[in-house]
Amino acid sequence: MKLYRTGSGNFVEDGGNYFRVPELNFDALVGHEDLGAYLRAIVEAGTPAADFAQARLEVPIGSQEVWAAGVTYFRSRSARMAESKDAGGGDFYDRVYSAERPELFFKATPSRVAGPGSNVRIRVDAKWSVPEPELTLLINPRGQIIGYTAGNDMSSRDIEGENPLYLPQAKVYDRSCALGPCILVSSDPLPSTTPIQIEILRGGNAVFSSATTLAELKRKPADLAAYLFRENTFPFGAFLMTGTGIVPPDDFTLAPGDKIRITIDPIGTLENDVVQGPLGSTV
Ligand code: DO4
Ligand code: MG
Repeated sequence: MKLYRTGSGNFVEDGGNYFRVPELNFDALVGHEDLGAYLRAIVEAGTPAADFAQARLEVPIGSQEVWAAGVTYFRSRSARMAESKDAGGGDFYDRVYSAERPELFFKATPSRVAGPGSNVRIRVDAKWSVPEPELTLLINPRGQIIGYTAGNDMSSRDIEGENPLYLPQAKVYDRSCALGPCILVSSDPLPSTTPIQIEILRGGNAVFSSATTLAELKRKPADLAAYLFRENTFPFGAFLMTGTGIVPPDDFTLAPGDKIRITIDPIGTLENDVVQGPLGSTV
């Protein structure tokens, strides 16, 4: 089942049919004692809603903070070691890749998150910007994984590479994060064969495309969620991005007008356009 948040309410999809969810408050859904059973009952009792096709998709978030894990794929470890080598990068990315404790960092508040079909931003003071396609966990206030969505952890690689202590500026700014298009509601781990794909279009042509699978993810999503909830409470639950296994070549940087498509098969495709400049810019 997939949960969609739209401008005209919440919908659950099952077997190609869409049903209205009476609960309008996304935080209440995330906090529900058994979200899967609640949505299943709606599907089994309901008549499909004809008006989903007209609804405008919104980012599937309420009051949740968004956090992210880093260096959870070998590709990310290697790219980060290379980008920081002139700044004394040394071996700490390798150490975090191998360590028991994962790298977890704060990524975004809800107002900084772009939804499906809206714009993500690149910083005006960055020269090297990339998207990071990441499986993203939805975790309820009790620390249980209750769903999955596709995420984009937009990153300014030159700022991060200049000094690792600049990481928050490379990662956290307006519309530096995208989530969607829906929540795949499930507490079961996704298969290791799950593909994560990205395509970047410029002027309608693909300028970068790549794919990985969850088999390359070094850590278990449940372990990442458990670390996040250690000594930390999340009254509304939280999103946790699980890291990128795809890094474009070093001569690639995003440009305003690019279109980013991130597809995670059981979830769907998250599509966003890239803009630069003041919040609300269209190019
Ligand atoms: O260590 C810096 C960030 C890493 C990251 O965002 C990733 O590996 O996805
Ligand atoms: Mg990342």
